Amino acid sequence: MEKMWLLLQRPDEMACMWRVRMASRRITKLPKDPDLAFCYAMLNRVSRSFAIVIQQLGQELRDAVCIFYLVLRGLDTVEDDMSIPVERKIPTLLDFHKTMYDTEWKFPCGDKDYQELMDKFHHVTASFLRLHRRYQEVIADVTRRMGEGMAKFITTDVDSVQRWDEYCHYVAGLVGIGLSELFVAAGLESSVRQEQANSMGLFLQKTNIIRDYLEDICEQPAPRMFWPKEVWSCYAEQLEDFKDDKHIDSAVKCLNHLVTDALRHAPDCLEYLAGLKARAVFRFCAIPQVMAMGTLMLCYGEPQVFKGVVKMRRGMAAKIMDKTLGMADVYGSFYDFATWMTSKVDTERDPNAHVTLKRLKDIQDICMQSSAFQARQRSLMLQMKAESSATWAVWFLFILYAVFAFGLLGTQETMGIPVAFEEGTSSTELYHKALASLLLVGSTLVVLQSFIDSKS
Ligand code: IN0
Repeated sequence: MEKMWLLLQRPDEMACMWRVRMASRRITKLPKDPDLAFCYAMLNRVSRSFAIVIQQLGQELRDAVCIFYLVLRGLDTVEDDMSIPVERKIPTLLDFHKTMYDTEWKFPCGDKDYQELMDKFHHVTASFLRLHRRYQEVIADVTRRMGEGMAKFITTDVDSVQRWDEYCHYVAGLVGIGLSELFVAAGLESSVRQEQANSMGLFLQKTNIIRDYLEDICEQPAPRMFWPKEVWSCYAEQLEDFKDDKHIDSAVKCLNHLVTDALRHAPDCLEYLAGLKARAVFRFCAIPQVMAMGTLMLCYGEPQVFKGVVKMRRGMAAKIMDKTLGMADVYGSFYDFATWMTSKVDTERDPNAHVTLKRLKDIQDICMQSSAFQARQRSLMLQMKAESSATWAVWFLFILYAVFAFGLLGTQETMGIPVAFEEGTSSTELYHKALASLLLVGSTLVVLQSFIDSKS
């Protein structure tokens, strides 16, 4: 029933969902090599949308990125497991980049899928060792630097915004830098733009940290929080206070403050994406960024962040995956999300409203200045006009059909229809009346929906 309603309301999203489902079926075909098969099967389990996005890449680079992802997930599992004593955890994080070369190495920790990843990590190690040396070097180097950063933050709090940036650099910015190095190693890109690559990771990671407030604070056996104290202490005595309904106003103000901070990285991300040459690399990088901007838009001003999960509609996520093909689409989505977010800013009550509006305006300006965006807007406008004319024309045809089916305005006599039809007894007449009613109601709903859409 829910699907039927979606089909009526958003037929375009349904089509995208179907195409994404087909794409994800393709992924379930695993490679023959058992080690690599384990890696892809694990990737499918721990990260559904990343597993789809990675399909954009050619086979050699895809294998390297898949292994890179799992190695980092392994490191992350050690960092996240609060039952490991600090004196064991720190050396494990620091040595992870060396142990990756040892197929015998095992460090059981984590839970659910991550427990299995750690138990069977030798498959990841074996696949890593089969990669070309230039990929191995990039992965090992990023793992070393990230392990050092994580070890540092075991004993250092994420207190200031500067520290927040530093922590996010270690766990996500380095991923952006490492991926860029892999693209260069694969001969697909010519240079690594460190600053922008770092921002790509920060934008994604800050979005995750903001969205996952409740999940992280409820984490057992101990919460792990990454909201910077410099920001939350302006709105509460303790970070846990935001869970309480009576603090919801300050909680949302704090949330908006952090979303505004994350927006600081958006211009760099747009610059990074605009500079990519290879189409496959572009789609792989662009989809998560558009998703992140959409998630920030959904989280902004949303009390639900403190009560449950705020997640993008499946249809919307599928549309992003299916329709992010070039820079014009990225600009289009960033522009639309920035516009939606602007409409949510409460200039009366939000103390950061002016900064938020300024950052959103900067993003919109970057998008609008691009000729790709302008061309896209023009073609979208033409397409909308054509669609709207077609919808009205079809509606008009259905009205004519209803007039005929119900014998209004003497249409049946004019057309010489037999008397039986006129008297309302034949099954043909009933059939025409039922079909006309159905078509008229359906098309009226579509006309109304497109009218409402054009007004908003
Ligand atoms: C990622 C990033 C990622 C993908 C593509 C290009 C990137 C460029 C720079 C930095 C990171 C890039 O993407 C994944 C996306 C992901 O895992 N999504 C989850 C959904 C979610 O909401 O968490 C999913 O289930 O699919 C990402 O979040 N990270 C990541 C990790 C490793 C690699 Cl190789 C690429 C994690 C992080 C911390 C944001 C970098």
